[in-house]
Amino acid sequence: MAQNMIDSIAPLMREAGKIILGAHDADSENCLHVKPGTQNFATDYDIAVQTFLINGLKEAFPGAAFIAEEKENNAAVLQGELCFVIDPIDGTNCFIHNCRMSCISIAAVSRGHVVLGAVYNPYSGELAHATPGGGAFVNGKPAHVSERPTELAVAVFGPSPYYKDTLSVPTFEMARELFCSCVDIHRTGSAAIDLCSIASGSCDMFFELILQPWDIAAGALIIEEAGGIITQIDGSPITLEHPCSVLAGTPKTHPDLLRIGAKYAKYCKGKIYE
Ligand code: LIP
Repeated sequence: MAQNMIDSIAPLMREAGKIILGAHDADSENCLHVKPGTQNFATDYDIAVQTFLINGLKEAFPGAAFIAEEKENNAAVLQGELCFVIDPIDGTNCFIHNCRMSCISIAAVSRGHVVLGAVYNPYSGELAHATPGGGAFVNGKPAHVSERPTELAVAVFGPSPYYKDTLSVPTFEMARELFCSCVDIHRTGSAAIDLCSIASGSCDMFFELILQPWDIAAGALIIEEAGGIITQIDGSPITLEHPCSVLAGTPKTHPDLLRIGAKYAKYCKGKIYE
């Protein structure tokens, strides 16, 4: 069933991508909505994409439940028969600033397990997807993580911009350590795009000290099916029940990520992770 799901979901994502590409006033005040947290915004387009996707998925998969960034959520639905975890525009700040580095992320979850992950970048036209045991693909071509050792790796990270007060110091200390252990370090503004860059082998290590379930649900499966490894900063499995830290890499780089991240795990606790 999961493999056939992409046949219904991919066209929906591409159609929703047209809403993103057609946006012309994403940075205007009457389009922006301030959310809880530091400089955390949503736009009318985030809501329009989310509404379009939920309506389309309800029609294609009657009875499905939803967890999505721009709505109230109850993690209990993850244990049901079918739940879609949606980030309608991952990289909202990039979208507002027209950086052309945002994507749509959808994961299908059944009884607590991700059965399909799909990430669509409307700017590049790339659609990455994976099913458990089915492999990872970008626009239908198999995707595999790189074989580079850490000293030849390019890292990518997210500075958790909505948590500057609590996480900016450990984030940039860890980024500096990582930067000094590899070739270079990038920042795109979309965690889902970053996770897919690990799966496709263009980047080799990723970290962000806090991400939401909708940021990572699809990309995590895509990385694992591409031969990568994704955990929390202490090496434990990621969770979709609440926000968590994320380290993602390859069999060659993830051990170094864990080693560098060990001293920052103490910052990844507390109320913001509940
Ligand atoms: C964003 C992530 C990004 C992270 C931001 C935010 P949003 O998702 O993709 O990597 O640094 O804090 O979580 O809010 O644009 O959907």
